[in-house]
Amino acid sequence: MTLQLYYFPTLNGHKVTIALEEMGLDYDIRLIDILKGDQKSEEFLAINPNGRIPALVDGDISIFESAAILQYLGRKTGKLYAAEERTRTRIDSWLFWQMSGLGPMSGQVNFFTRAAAKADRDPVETSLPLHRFRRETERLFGVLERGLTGHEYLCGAYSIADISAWTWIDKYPENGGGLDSFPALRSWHGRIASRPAVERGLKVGQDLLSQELQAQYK
Ligand SMILES: N[C@@H](CCC(=O)N[C@@H](CS)C(=O)NCC(=O)O)C(=O)O
Repeated sequence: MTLQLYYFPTLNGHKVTIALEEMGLDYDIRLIDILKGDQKSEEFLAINPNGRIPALVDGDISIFESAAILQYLGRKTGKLYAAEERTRTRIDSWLFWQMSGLGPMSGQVNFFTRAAAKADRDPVETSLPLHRFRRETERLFGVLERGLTGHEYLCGAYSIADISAWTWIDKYPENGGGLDSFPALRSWHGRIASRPAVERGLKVGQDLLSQELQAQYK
């Protein structure tokens, strides 16, 4: 049965399209337009009670949270997720690190940057959180730098751990101060960006968006 991916072309959606392309799996896209509020429909909440993309349905199994989807696909195919326990738990550690650290911190930089840009906001109200979340994102870039120094990928071979962190680095490098001070991170970013499956994964669903949104989500 073909996998059904509930999706909008954002970086959390791209984690899954990249993995699906890398693994050579067939899938259908169910576009959930998060700008129109499709993610809060009863039909979608039955699949993901958290009301966010991505979600994946495989027959009678439905999965939400991008890292849980990556782990599921890794188990299903035996690809990009080591079978051997020592490496698999290391991959899990980086996945949890991304989901609890890099994603939320960099996401808060986005929120407070937008809030700070609004003329009616008191700068004092946004400057402290912006400072805090930028510093923390920069620290997390440093953690990746340390993990990648002397290594091509985070856990030996290229894996779902790399995919999950990569989309955040690719889309918002400026949130951690840019990649210039992180040479190992910068070359890892380039190495993954040049993979054909990554290029394909980033393009999925673009044709379904208006030109204005295509520019925003490129
Ligand atoms: N931790 C979740 C985050 C999912 C998430 O934040 N999705 C965003 C798009 S990138 C979304 O659906 N936003 C719509 C909303 O917040 O209503 C995951 O990794 O799957």
